[in-house]
Amino acid sequence: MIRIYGNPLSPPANKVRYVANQLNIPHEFHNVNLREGEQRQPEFLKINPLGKIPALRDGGYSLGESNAIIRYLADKAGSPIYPRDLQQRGQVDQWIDFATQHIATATSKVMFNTHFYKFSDATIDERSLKDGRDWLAKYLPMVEQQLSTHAYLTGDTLTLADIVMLSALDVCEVTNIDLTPYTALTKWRKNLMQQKWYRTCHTDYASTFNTIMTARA
Ligand SMILES: N[C@@H](CCC(=O)N[C@@H](CS)C(=O)NCC(=O)O)C(=O)O
Repeated sequence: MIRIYGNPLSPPANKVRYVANQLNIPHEFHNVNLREGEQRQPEFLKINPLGKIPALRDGGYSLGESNAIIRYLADKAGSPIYPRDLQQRGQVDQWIDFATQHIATATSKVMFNTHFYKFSDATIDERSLKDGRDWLAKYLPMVEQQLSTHAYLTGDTLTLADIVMLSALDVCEVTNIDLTPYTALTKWRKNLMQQKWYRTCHTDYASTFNTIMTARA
């Protein structure tokens, strides 16, 4: 059976779980203990020599990098959420890259400098925090514009691009990133967060985050 290595607090790892659920791919989840440095242990480095989650094991095959993993899973399942048509696939890849480079990079800067810095000996990097918030102010209107005229990022149907964008935005509640000005985006997000493939992973990221942080306190 396919095994997904992740952690409930990791947006890229949750992205892989959403996709596996959406594709109805049977899989087992291995929770990698990042605080204990499990990702740097020889056993895990055999799965992903880059020492990062998520990672995937499919029989004797291993793969890292969330976007590579979700493309692998969608193609393996032959799913239309990653279209075969060259031009449709190009659109999906365009939005996967935009969501990753501009939105996920920004939300992870904000998340790191709001919460995750406490898990290491790092201190708050105010410049990085500001960059993250500035990038979101610049790029979220572009997402809003697209979702004002399309039900999903690339048209009328769900694709991998929507799930990549959704996972990038999961941390908004715990970082006070205000999405309410973006009404089309908020409606799109609310709908996706009610889907079974999302709910099988968790109710929402904020609940998972708060449960884990309370247990640690
Ligand atoms: N570009 C990678 C990012 C992976 C990543 O940064 N994972 C973090 C958790 S969100 C991690 O494994 N951190 C542990 C470490 O760096 O030691 C992907 O999309 O898979």
